[in-house]
This record gives sequence, C-alpha cells and structure tokens, in this order.
Amino acid sequence: MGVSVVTFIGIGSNLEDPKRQVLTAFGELAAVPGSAVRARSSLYRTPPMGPSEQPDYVNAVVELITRLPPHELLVELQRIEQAHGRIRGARWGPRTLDLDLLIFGQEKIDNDTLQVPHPGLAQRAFVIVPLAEIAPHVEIPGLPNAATLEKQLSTTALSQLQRIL
Ligand code: A4P
Ligand code: MG
Repeated sequence: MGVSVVTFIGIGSNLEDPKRQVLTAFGELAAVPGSAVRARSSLYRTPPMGPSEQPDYVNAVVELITRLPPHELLVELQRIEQAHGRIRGARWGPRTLDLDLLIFGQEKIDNDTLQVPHPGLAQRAFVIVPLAEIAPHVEIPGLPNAATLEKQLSTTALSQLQRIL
C-alpha cells in the first residue's frame, strides 16, 4: 500500500429499498481496508438515465481517503456490490447497488477495466450535485471543478433532483 489518496465514489441504487442500500454502502465503504470516509453527501432522488421503464434512483457521493491502488479499490467496490445482490443486467438497467470510482487523486486512468475520472461524470447531474455539495473546489483531471460543472447543468436537470436525506 502506498500513500493516501483522495478519491470520490458515486453510489446509486434503484431496487429493494434504495435509501437503505445507500446508507448501508456508506458503512461498508468506511470498512474498506486502508481507507476512511472523510465526507458523505446528502441522498438525492433522481430520474433514471437510460431505459425509462425503471424506478427512480437514490444517488450520493462519498469522499474516501485510501492507501489502496486504484484497481484494488475497484475490486473492493465490486465486492460490496456483490454483497448487495447486484446482478449485472442491461447497460444502464436497474440495480440494487452501483459503486463508481469517480476520481482517484489527480490520476488519469484508461484501460479495459478502469476509466478515471469516470467518463460520465461531466454530464450527470446525479453525480455532479452531490459531488459539488461535499467538494465544490476539488480538482478533477481534465475537467472544471464540481462547482463549475454544477453551474453548467440545465435548470431542468437540476429541478429533477430531489434531496431526500
Ligand atoms: N469500469 C470502468 N471504469 C470504472 C469506474 N471508474 N468505476 C468498469 C467503476 N467501474 C468502472 O460496470 C461495468 C464495468 O465498468 C466494470 O466491470 C468496471 O471494470 P458495471 O457497474 O458492471 O456496469 P454498469 O454500471 O451497468 O455500466 P456503466 O456503463 O458503468 O453504467 P453507469 O455509468 O454506472 O450507469 N440513473 C440515475 N438517475 N442514477 C444512477 O446512478 N446509474 C446508471 C448506471 C444508469 N442510470 C442511472 C444511474
Ligand atoms: Mg457502474
């Protein structure tokens, strides 16, 4: 294990009591080896991106300090997804728990198993709003900071997000 790195994890769920899935994930992320949760956002109810015939999502973002290298952190995130009974189905289809590695320090990673910063980050209100809540000024490699990205969202996109907890 190396030095500590500041990372951000996007959490999403739209099956089997999504709010509970997200709250449980907060605790499980705090228990990842060599890691600590430094901040967690509010929970937001968000309309589904992708197939619209699926329930609304609950989304949140966690700031996690970790000594794990990025691929080991990804393995830990996938282990937590599996523990929530995640069944991989259609792309952008419904899921009990999705954990996306959004930002890993100042690293840019682009290989078969991992792309960081997460490719959808700059377009997704359900990622940007909770990220801007806990880390408005964090530097995102190749992108403006979260506060700036939030200002670029349409009022329609913003109005569809509902802070629930
Ligand atoms: N992978 C590559 N980069 C990363 C990364 N930065 N973080 C690879 C996590 N995984 C990464 O992921 C497929 C593969 O992506 C992994 O095996 C990993 O090696 P997956 O979770 O199995 O597939 P997925 O999530 O169905 O596909 P995808 O394209 O990652 O979907 P997204 O982008 O995660 O979107 N609507 C709302 N409102 N809120 C949501 O949270 N989420 C999705 C899923 C769709 N619609 C949504 C939401
Ligand atoms: Mg995913």
